[in-house]
Amino acid sequence: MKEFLWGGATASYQCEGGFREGNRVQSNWDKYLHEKNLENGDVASDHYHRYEEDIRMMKEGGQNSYRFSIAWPRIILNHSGEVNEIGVNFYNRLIDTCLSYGIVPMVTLFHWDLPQYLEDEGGWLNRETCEAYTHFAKVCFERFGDRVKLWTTFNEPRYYTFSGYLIGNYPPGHQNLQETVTASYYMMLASAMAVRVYREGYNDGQIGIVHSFSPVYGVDMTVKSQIAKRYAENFYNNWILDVAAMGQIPGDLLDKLAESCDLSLMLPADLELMQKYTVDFLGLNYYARVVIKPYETGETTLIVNNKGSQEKGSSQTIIKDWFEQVRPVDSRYTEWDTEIFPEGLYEGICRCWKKYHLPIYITENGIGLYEDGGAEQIDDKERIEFMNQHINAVLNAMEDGCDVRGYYAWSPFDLYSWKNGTDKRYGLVAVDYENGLTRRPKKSYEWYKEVIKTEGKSIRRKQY
Ligand code: BGP
Repeated sequence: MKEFLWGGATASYQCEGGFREGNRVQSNWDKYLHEKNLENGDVASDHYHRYEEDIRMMKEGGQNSYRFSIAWPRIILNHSGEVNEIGVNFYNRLIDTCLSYGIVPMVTLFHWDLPQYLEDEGGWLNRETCEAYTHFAKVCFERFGDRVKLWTTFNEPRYYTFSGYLIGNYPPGHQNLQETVTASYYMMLASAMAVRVYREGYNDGQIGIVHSFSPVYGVDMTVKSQIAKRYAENFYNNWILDVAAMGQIPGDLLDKLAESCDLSLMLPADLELMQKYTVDFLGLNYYARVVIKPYETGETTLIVNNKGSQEKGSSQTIIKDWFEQVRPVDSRYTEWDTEIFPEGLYEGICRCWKKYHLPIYITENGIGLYEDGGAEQIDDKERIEFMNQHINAVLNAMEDGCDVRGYYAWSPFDLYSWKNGTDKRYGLVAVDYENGLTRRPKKSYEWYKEVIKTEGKSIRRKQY
């Protein structure tokens, strides 16, 4: 068996900074956050300049893999698909640095930063973006595929499209079900198109997709709840995982969507392509489960807490005629309303393995906390406890026969959290934003090093 991958995950926009450097073109996030005058990733953790230090710290922390994304706006300059050699060289250096430290790169092609010139033409609502994406993917395979053997097409297409087109708190900031369906569909089509390019020309590695995985729990075992649970499974998980892994959009999801949406964009040739070009593995980002009950009353309501303790408890999800999300009162929550429920990771891995039988990587897992970035050493007991419980869940699932091949902490160092800013910290290494962006390992960094060294044996175990 191959070595288990232990690492951390980042996204280009959230950590690189250098937003005007190296011929990088404007991204959808630059425009959206600048126009709204919100905290942005112009500088972020300055990984663009400090990647060597960051990767060295990963190595010194015992990690053997790094999951990062390639910024499309650094690589493709315009509609004609012109390649930016300065951007290519940046990622060449980053990848070579990983390899020189014995760190396996896992590369995400799209982690939400779209060139604004494509957003201007409708972005993911425009079929032509699928072609542009395929070109971008091909350039990446060509230029980096000799050294990168683990690829993922998209990071969390569901979370991205729901936030951008249904909730409206991410660019382009719309609230429209039809657009949500269109964008999700084109992203899944583009994913299959990239898999095809990979299979046809560069097939000496593996290609997967990363999903924001929320295993669904029903409030009870009534038939009504089980029906609502099925709707919620389709809503949260199946329309990404079923398509990526099995090449099928669930029929009952299509039925339900057809009641209020125009599905004529779904062409037979697309569906054939999706059926044929499924992924080699699944990347699951796990933060929390969802508990649901049957829909009772009210309009569709989606409220996400991007303000942490200022708005604790404000999150709400009602999908009219589908289901409502419940917030179990006796559970634990972060300041941003994310439930802390490690058993959900165990349960989710088992369900996924049973249903899809594809290798699984936990591509993100972590907890956002308020911390003092200037402290000598942050004693992040809560993060250590959180990671202990979640790695325990992964080990339990592996012992029960699930094929899990890696675990990535979100994140190896502090970075910009979408819409939440830099106050919401996830890193194993603190970044002092007020003071020259100095890096200082937190206690969790040392703790994780020990976990990796002992191959998980230092984890305090609890069987479910
Ligand atoms: C995932 C994203 C990451 C990261 C993480 C934490 O959905 O893939 O990019 O941001 O969640 O979320 P947040 O920053 O909103 O707390």
